[in-house]
Amino acid sequence: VTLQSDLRLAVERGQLRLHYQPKVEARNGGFIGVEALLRWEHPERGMVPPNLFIPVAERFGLIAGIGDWVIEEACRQMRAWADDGHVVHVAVNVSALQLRQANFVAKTKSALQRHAILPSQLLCEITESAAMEDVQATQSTLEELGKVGLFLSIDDFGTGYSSLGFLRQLPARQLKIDRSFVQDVDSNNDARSLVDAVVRLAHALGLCVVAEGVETVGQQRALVDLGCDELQGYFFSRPMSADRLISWIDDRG
Ligand code: G
Ligand code: G
Ligand code: NA
Ligand code: MN
Repeated sequence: VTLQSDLRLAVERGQLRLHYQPKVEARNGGFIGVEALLRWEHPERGMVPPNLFIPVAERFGLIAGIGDWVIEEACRQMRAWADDGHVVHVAVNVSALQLRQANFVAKTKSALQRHAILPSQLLCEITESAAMEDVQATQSTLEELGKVGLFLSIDDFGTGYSSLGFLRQLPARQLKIDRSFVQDVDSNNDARSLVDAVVRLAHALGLCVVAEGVETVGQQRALVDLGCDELQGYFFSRPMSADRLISWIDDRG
């Protein structure tokens, strides 16, 4: 049995899960929200990492269905948390192929409305390279997103080749510095200079800067010094289940 044929059934068999990784305020460590990360718990294969199955889903036309599930599940979970007294902002990863669907914004809006969630509570993360590649195809979708009040986060920034003009056009609110730069930020001058430049650029464009993949206190300190707004990484927490997230928030007071 191929991964592809198993993946077709994963949604209907309820094998997909979302895990959530916190983002915190750089200056004081305050909880801001989470990134939803897809997990596939296969009965025989075990936990299949998204790096492995997302490309398969994209190649075989399964990403729209999976992406719909992710947005639906994120909205359902936000509603469940809200009913429990926790308003949690969630960022979902959106594939360029998903954005290319003509009805992406309408479907997302509908999911938000059904669960009574404000558009501003959901953020769409799209990789820099995917956004660049598809800028023509997704232009109207991106404009529509902004009108509905949904914002974009440019993921893995520094690994693609965005022009300044392009960045300015996007209805983006946030830029995530790729973890390859974060890894060396306290040990390598070039990495540090690059993060410094990206933070200045982003702030000049009115974007909030998130550093992802923060693993050590040294990295944390360097990123705070450089003016990053938000931090995410194993140093704070690994991605975790919805229930564990609430204990994590409560434990921090
Ligand atoms: O934890 P991590 O292994 O979760 O994620 C690996 C990669 O998979 C990351 O690049 C991440 O952006 C991507 N990914 C995780 N969840 C999703 C999702 O729901 N949709 C898409 N398109 N990509 C995802
Ligand atoms: O491409 P994207 O930025 O969505 O990828 C998120 C990926 O990074 C996920 O696989 C997530 O599990 C992983 N991740 C989150 N925090 C850390 C970290 O501190 N270190 C490393 N190495 N990976 C991380
Ligand atoms: Na992401
Ligand atoms: Mn990223």
